[in-house]
Amino acid sequence: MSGVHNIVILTGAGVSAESGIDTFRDSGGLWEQHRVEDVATPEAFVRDPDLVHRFYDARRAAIQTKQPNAAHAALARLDAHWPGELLIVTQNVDDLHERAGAKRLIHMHGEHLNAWCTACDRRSPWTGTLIDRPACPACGMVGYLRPDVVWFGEMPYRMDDIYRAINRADLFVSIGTSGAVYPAAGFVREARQAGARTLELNMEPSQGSYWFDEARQGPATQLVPQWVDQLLGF
Ligand code: BJW
Repeated sequence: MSGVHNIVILTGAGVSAESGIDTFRDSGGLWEQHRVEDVATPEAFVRDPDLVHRFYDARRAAIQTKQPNAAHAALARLDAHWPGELLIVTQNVDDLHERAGAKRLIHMHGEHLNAWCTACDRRSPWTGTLIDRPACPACGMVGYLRPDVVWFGEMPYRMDDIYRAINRADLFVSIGTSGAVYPAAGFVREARQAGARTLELNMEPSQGSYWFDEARQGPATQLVPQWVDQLLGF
């Protein structure tokens, strides 16, 4: 695609759906099974930490049984071959982008496979459970580890790096996200203001579809490899 050097790609739960990981807002998604305010706010964690730990322990265990799909693989291929700047900003807390091989990646909503110690503020790789209140591997304190995910009302990670990349982008692409959660839902407008072309790849038009120059509908495992081939000139 001529004139494109710097690309920012925003991904959401739809990119991992065909790997068997539940989305949030689709029919049968996570928010139909749990109220957001019961499991995804700091207040919920104070009120009922066992419920929150059970919710995240189960999801942490589940993602370790899932595999990257063709959409993750195509994005990793683009990352490996794109000569210009490229940043994949994922809202997903699974590790499927990196398991597919993506390197230029930011997890703006955190990572399931980390535990965050609120006593020493360090993150440690974590694959097991937290409900049993294990000691922090870094400081040894017991009872201070929480899931390293960004809940409603908390600041997403690395926002300065993300906005810097968006403001340098010629192309902004949003994949598999409903556009319901800010600040990610506002990235398309930021990108447009910075002069980027904008493209949405999603199963259905998102809440912010209006803001995109082009929107393609279909499953990520089909749309993303097609788009990557087009971009790399295959
Ligand atoms: C497919 C597919 C297939 C399916 N192929 N596609 C009023 C107005 C504006 C903002 C606010 C407001 N009131 C409160 C706020 C702020 C709040 C917010 O946005 N609330 C909204 C509900 C309105 N945001 C926050 O609190 C954030 N922090 C914040 O704003 O800090 C201040 C700040 C200000 C300015 C700058 C910077 C900071 C924090 C938000 C944290 C979100 N956390 C969660 C949970 C993470 C941990 C966990 O996993 O449990 O993140 S919520 C959940 O939603 C998760 C996701 O990352 C996020 C987005 O969901 P996503 O990925 O879009 O999934 P779905 O399910 O919604 O959509 C899937 C899409 O895929 C669908 O469209 C399908 O069609 C599609 N699809 N299969 C292709 N095969």
